[in-house]
Amino acid sequence: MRAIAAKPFAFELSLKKPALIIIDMQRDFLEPGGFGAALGNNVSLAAACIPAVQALLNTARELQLPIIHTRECHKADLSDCPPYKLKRGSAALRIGDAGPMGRILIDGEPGNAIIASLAPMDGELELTKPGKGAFYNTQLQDYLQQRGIEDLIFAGVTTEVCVQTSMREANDRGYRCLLVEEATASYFPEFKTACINMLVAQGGIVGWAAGLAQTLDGLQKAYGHE
Ligand code: C5J
Repeated sequence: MRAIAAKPFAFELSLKKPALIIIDMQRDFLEPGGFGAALGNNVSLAAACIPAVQALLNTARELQLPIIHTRECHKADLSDCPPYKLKRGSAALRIGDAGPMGRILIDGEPGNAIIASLAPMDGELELTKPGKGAFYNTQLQDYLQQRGIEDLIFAGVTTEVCVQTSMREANDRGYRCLLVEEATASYFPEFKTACINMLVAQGGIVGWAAGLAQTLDGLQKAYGHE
């Protein structure tokens, strides 16, 4: 069987390759001076997943899986930012304010870019999203449907916010979703653990979770010798 050993049971791999979706591996969430830090978080906790995301991305490229990178961001005029999203968070530095890496969480600013070590390559989709979920107000559904993609492998930050929201949106749209445990992180390690437990509970109510080694092994065995 072509499968990845996973919780709550094996994630079967079909002939149609899954897409890798890397959520919000941006300077704004992973480096000091961005949105995550402005909210009072220790960004090194989120950055801890970078090597695992790199390993997953390298394998996805080698095996020619479709690859999607998302960025949470807003337009410079903030017209796509709900008023209450703007108001919440730190009063000292809010979305749109000038920070050390440019305006916080604004498309095109240096701090909004995906970190250099995970920068998208030609042929990979870089998707801007104004919400926490990757489907809200984006072209993701069209992109996946046009390519007949049915299975999604998730990585990125933060586990319980944008990763979880995107996985739930995808699950409701009928995609089979697998989260790679070492390739996701939270500013709150206990939230990551609880989130993964919730996603896979009740027979995989939202989807599957697997270790990095098991995921790489399953993908290599399924697609490595084509
Ligand atoms: C947050 C995200 N946490 N990418 N965004 O605001 O999870």
